[in-house]
Amino acid sequence: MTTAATPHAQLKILGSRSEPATNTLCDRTGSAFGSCGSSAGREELPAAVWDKIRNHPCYSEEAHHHYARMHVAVAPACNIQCNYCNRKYDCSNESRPGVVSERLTPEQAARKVLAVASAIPQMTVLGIAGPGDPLANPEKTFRTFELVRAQTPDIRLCLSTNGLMLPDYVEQIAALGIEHVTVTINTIDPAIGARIYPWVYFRGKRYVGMEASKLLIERQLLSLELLGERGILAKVNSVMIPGINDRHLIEVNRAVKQRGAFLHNIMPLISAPEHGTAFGLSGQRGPSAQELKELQDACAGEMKMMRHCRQCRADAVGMLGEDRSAEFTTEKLMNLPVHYDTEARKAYRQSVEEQRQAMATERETELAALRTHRPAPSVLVAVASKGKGRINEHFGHAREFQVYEVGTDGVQFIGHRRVDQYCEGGFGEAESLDMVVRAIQDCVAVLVARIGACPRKGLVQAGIEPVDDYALEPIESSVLRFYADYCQRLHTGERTPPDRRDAVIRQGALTA
Ligand code: CLF
Ligand code: SF4
Repeated sequence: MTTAATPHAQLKILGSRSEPATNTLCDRTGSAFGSCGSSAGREELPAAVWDKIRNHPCYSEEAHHHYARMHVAVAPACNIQCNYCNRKYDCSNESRPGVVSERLTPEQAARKVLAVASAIPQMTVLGIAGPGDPLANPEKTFRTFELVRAQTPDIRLCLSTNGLMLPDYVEQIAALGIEHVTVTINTIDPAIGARIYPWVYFRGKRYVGMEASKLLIERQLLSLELLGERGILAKVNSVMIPGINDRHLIEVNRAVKQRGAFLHNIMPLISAPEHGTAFGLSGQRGPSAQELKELQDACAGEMKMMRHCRQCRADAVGMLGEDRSAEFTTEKLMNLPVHYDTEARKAYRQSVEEQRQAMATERETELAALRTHRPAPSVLVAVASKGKGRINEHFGHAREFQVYEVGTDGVQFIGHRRVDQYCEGGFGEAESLDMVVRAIQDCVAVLVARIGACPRKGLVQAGIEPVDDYALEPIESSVLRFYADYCQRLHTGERTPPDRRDAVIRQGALTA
C-alpha cells in the first residue's frame, strides 16, 4: 500500500528555490518516441549538453549501443543503510547486487583505468559508484578522479551517490570537471523513507526513523539544486519498491524535474532472499516488467526517462550489460601492455559517430514510410544484440533481450530482460526456453541473427514470432520494417492481435 494518499502527505518536503534548470531534457514533445539522448532528439538540447551526453552510455540510450563505461571500487564505506542493500554486496545505487571482486587504492584504480582505456577504445566514462557511497569515502574518491583526470583527459568522470554528503563536496566536484552526477532518491516523503532507510549517519550522529529520512531527503534535493547551479548534469536513480514507493515515484519525478534533474532512472527492486537484504529476507517483491513500464510511462510525461540501466556492479567494465572486469584484475593488470593512444581513441569515436548518423538516417527513412500505413496499436518487440546497434546475436547465445516499443509514431527502447543463455555446449535447455518465454512474453516477436528449429517452435507455440530476416541489420530501422510488415498482416487477417501479457524481471542473478 502506498503513498500518494498517505496520511503523512503533509510531511513531504516540497517547494523549491529554483526554476526548472535549462539543462533539463525536454518533455516528450515532437516525436513521442524520441529516445533518451538519441540523434533524433539532438535538436532539443543545447549543444553543450549534447556534447556531454553523446558518448556517455548511461545518459544517452543511443550511445549505450556503442560506448562502454568502467567503475573502480575505491569506496567501501557507507553513511546510510538502505533496506535493499547488504554491505557484502555492491551498492544498489549503481550496481546489481554482486560481490565486488577487489577493492582498489586510488593508484591501483588509476592504473586500471589506463589499462582498460588502452584495451577498449569504446570506453569513454569512468564512474565511481561504490561499493559503498563515494562521498562517504571522499579522499579515496577525489584522489582517484584527480589521477585519472591528469593521465586520461578524454575520459568523462562520473559519480554516483546517495546525496547525503554532496552539498559539502559540490565545489570539489565542479573543480575536478566531474560533469555527470547521479543521486539516488527513492522518496520525498519521510514516512515512506522510514520504510526504506533504517538509519542515516551524519556528522558524527546516528539518526533513525522519519528524522533520518527527512534529513536525507533535504540533502538530496539540495544536492540537485547545487549541481544544476554549476551546470553539472544530474541524473536521479530511484528503486521501484511495489507497495512502498511505486506510485509515489511520480511525485518524486516531479520534484526532481523541478530541481533541474536531467534524467530519471527508475529501476526495479532486486530482492532475492539469497542477497541477504532486509527486503529480500522479508519477502518484499520487485515489480513485473509491465508495472515498471507503466510507471516509467507515467513519468515520461514529466521528463525523459532512462530505461536502459543494467544495475551494474561497482567494479563493472565494458558495455552496459556485459562485464569484462575479470579481464582486468589487479594481478592481470601488472602484465597488461599500456599504450594509451588518444588519436586512435578519437578516430574510433569518429567512426562510431559516422555509423550512428547512417543508422539514424535509415531509421528516419523507415519511419517516413511507416507513416503512410494505416495506424495500428503499438507493440513490443524483443531483439538479440551484442552491441553496435545491430541485430547480431544468436537466439541461443543471448544473455539479455532488448525490448523496443514500436508504433506508427516511432520506435523506442523500453528495457532489457536478462535471461540464462538458452544454448549451452551446443544444446538447448527446455527450462531455459521457458524462462526466456516468461521474460519476453509481452512481445509479439523476437528479432535475432539466427535461431534453431527447436526454440523457433517453442516460441511460436508461446505466441512470439521468431524473426531472423534482419540479421546483422541496424536495430531500429529493422524493428520499424518488421512493424510495417506486421501491420500489413494484421490488416489482411494473416496475423491476430496479441493478448495483453506481462513479463517477468529476473531476480536472482549474482554475477554480470
Ligand atoms: Fe557508472 Fe552510473 Fe556513471 Fe553510468 S552506471 S556511475 S551513470 S557510468 Fe548506468 Fe550502471 Fe545504470 Fe548506473 S547502467 S547502474 S545508471
Ligand atoms: Fe548500500 Fe548504497 Fe544504500 Fe549505502 S547508499 S546502503 S552502499 S545501497
